[in-house]
Amino acid sequence: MSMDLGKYVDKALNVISSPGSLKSRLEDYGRVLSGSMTKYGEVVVFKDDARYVFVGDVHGSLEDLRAVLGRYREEDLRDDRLRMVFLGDYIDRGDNQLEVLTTLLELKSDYPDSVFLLKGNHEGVDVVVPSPHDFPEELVARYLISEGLKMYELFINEVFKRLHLAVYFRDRFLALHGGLPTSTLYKAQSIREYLLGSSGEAVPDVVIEVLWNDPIESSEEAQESPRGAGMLFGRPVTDWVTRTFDVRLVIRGHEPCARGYKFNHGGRVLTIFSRTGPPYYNTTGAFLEIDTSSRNWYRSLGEAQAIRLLRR
Ligand SMILES: [Mn+2]
Repeated sequence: MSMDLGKYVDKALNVISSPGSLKSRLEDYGRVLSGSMTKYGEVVVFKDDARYVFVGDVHGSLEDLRAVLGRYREEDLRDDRLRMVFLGDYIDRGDNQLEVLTTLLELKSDYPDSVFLLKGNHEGVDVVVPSPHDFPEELVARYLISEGLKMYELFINEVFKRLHLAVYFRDRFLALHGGLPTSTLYKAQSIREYLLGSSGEAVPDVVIEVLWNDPIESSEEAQESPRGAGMLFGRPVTDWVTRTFDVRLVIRGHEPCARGYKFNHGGRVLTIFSRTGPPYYNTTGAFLEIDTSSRNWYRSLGEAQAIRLLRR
């Protein structure tokens, strides 16, 4: 018998029903994530053609997450025919942040080589605290002050610090939460150096750009961002990155958009936003499914129905 992935929501609800069970699972999640980090690094490199699903910002909407998970089955993940990449921003602003995050961590625990959780700026609290950041309040409301704050510490240390920053598939795609950094432009010798800085360890200023940047239709390389963190990156950045690192499509989240998705820079930067409903104005959310083994998967993404819509 095969079950759709919606069952991970039920697993998560069970885990969070008591502080004791969540605490002990958090240590397990920490082990799974650090194992994934040891095996794949901050920048995950894929080399196999498969079906790849990309899910944009969920921001605490269990309804939207369930709608995506309900379309896939465990046997797809088990056979390695399917890989799922979540682009970050699981928490803050939603009614079910803890449920969303725990669901994804349960899924990652069972399928560590098929499910990849990227860090969003809302999980990047160790570099810049985003606003709003109501996740700690959510934990306090649920588990009371002392237990709730302990839980928050555990989430930061066991989970947020161990999320991947990007996934890269040469001649195919680059996926990250915010956007392409401008500070390492033209200097980096490898995709790792470009996204992390050249020191070998992640440089906070570069990481902030990965988590916070947005594309802008401009022939300038970089402009200041109205967000107060990160930059706006123009076409020359996308030109250089796609050419230098052999990337057809940059896939990112971070920005709500009217239909749940949008293209920038001549179709080479795709924004995916999976959360529907208030406080965002988009009436549909979107996620992406591509099969990189089919030739020209990157052409006419829209017509090929690679972009799946979520309606509220
Ligand atoms: Mn974001």
